[in-house]
Amino acid sequence: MKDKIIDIAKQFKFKGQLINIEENTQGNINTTYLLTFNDHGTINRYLLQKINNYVFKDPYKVMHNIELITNHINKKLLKEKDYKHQIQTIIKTIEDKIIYTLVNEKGETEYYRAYNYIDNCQSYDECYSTLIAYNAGRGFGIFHRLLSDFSVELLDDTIPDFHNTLKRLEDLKTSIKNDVSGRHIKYSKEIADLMTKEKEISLIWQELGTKIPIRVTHNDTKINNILLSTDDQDVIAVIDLDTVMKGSVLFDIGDGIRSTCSSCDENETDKNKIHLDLDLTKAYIKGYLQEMANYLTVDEVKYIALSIKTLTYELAIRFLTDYINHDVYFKIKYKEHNSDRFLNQYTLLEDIEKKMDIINDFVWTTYEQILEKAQLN
Ligand code: GN1
Ligand code: MG
Repeated sequence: MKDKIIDIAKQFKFKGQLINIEENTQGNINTTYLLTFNDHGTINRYLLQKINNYVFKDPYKVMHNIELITNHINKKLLKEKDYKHQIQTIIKTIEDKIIYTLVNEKGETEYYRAYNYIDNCQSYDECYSTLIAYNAGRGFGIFHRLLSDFSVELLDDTIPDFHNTLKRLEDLKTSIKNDVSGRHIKYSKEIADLMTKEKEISLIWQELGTKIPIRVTHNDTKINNILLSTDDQDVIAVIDLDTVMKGSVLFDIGDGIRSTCSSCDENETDKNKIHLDLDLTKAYIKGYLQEMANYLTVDEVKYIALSIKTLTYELAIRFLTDYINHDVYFKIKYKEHNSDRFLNQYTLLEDIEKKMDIINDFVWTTYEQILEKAQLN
């Protein structure tokens, strides 16, 4: 493997001599390597990634979207003289392409792309302070704000229906019908319960484009997709831009809170430890609204609490569907991994349902406070 990566690295415009290769196993989809180069004493780091083309059917469209939005964000940061926040930069191939392809020994095409590595930053798999939650919320708020004047129609739908929760439910039903593994029996009680929530979890998608504005969204706002400064944990960048498409900010808020404000990470198997931490949730909402309150419509604000429930529900059924389909989508580290991930999100969902009113009240109070303060300034 190492020799293969060394050869692939020669195809990109990296500066210096390759001195180290490290695999990063945080993501559930792509395969990522951190490459270190020595350029006459200067250390340069890059990320080399093999794009999962089972998930991303057209990697060129993915990279095209990323090129457009990173150019836009870079221009805006310069214009606003914001030298603190960053966005990943695509490193092109020696032939000036955004993707390098090769055909492997099985005759399959592999797709590789590279980015600069953002130094002096850290990402977390679990949130352990309100400061981290606040800055994660702010980070995605800044991202939405910077893209608020980008024309959404320029972006391709790289994974159609990605946050169409009702379609995800249909996929679950199909997996149960096809029954390739016999695994769904284990969860008949949970499945019956999930089916009762169909109407509520369809609402956001159904109102997208009418009540809810279509905007540029990240669509994968889990906690480890945000980089915080190693000095003071201030937000520096949003990463993993593969799923940037048109959508609703509610997808990002809901997914961000379910991931960042859970008391545990997605792999925790002790049900008793899993709940939505309200302090973290409040900090996240505050951070997000600090950046975006002025841009949101009242309907968007109204659905924030529902978005947390919807996105948790959605990921729960995605893990369950993949478990029933015998693990074809998410990378697994052990046999029952998707089953454990499902139970984790299902437990979180049960807790979120109990806290909806508290969250909703907090959203409105914070929203009004921020708008009031903005008017006084
Ligand atoms: C995947 O690649 P990663 O780990 O950031 C998935 C997300 C899920 C997440 C759950 C393209 O994200 O939608 O929320 O796993 N990405 C894709 O951990 O399906
Ligand atoms: Mg991802």
